[in-house]
Amino acid sequence: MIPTPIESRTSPARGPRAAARVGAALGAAIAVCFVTGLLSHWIQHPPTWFAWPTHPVWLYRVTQGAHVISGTMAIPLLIVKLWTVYPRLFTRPLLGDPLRALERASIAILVGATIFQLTTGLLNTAKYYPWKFFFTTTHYAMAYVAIGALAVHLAVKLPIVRTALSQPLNDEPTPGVGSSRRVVLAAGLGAIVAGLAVAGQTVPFLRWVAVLAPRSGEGPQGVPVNRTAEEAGVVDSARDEGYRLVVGCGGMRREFSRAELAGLRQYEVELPIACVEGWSASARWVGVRLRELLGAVGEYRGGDVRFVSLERGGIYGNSVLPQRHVVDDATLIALRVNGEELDLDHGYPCRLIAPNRPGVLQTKWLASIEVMS
Ligand SMILES: Nc1nc2c(c(=O)[nH]1)N[C@H]1C(S)=C(S)[C@@H](COP(=O)(O)O)O[C@H]1N2
Ligand SMILES: [Mo]
Repeated sequence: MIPTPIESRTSPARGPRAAARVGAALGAAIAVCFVTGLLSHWIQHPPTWFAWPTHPVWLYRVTQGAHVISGTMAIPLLIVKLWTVYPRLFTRPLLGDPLRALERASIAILVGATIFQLTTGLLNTAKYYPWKFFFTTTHYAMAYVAIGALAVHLAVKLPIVRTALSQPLNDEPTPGVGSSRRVVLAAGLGAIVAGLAVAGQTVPFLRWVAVLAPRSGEGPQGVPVNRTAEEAGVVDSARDEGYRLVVGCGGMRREFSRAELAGLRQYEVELPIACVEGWSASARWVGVRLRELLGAVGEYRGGDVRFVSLERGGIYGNSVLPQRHVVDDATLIALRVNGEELDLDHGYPCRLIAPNRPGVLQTKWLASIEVMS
């Protein structure tokens, strides 16, 4: 039997017209994902030149929601895109002259890095970590690999892409494959369905279709819980009668019982918890204004503030709040949420809630607050 040449298996559906359109959508999704991911990284590990504002308070909710939604939408787009081009991935010679070898190497890196980013990201939103490496650093480093390979790929393919985009889609159904218009429609539909499946965890009116959103509104007091008091091992220390919040400011140090905190002037703010995993929920928080609490201890002369949780060990037990957020009126040490005493799982006896911050930095079960010198 004579083997069929690979080209004969490529149909109009697998041609550059569909591939270029699906690729353009995939590129756009990856670009949104990359930029919003960088922002999230810089907020959590701020370089000296980076300043993230306190307002609008919902900005991180939007950027991180967009990160997870665009990443999820990219998955069906990538699958269809690979389907449109895969016979070409195996054309001979596999490597060929140096230029061709370079181009193919960049495609291998691009495909590998993109699959890696989308799978680790998706599993992370599901809070499933079947790997040994630390998610954030690897996901961050790999983003540069993917975006670099994408830039090379685009530069190489630009002439083909431009021609392909200027040509109409093929309506002729090819036996066994279909028309290129259908391919593009299927990719678009897949992306929309995938996007809708997660969007509900951050867009309230889409909640009912959010089949892929693991935490979209359930949880005590109408707010999802990332890690419970039991998982954090703080049930006893949080309920302890002798609980005191230690606050250090201006060279002074003072301890507050929960009753003393409740005796200070209380403020109410409406602020979202916006988890890096993409879910978010707005709530009404009541508590002490951080600036006033610091003022009750000593003179605040500026500087970032460190928050330490009763939770020992683990990487979520402390956070640093930049000065810009320290002096913001909306930054509270919350004692209540949505009209009730803070649930143990939401950080009782008290927790930090600051505007426009990733959820991971809204430290729960506070043990101490200290102005860093
Ligand atoms: N001490 C402590 N604080 C924490 C966490 C934690 O694991 N330990 N999780 C953080 C994360 S990742 C999020 S999204 C928010 C969630 O707050 P909630 O559980 O009250 O909704 O709490 C943050 N504060
Ligand atoms: Mo989170």
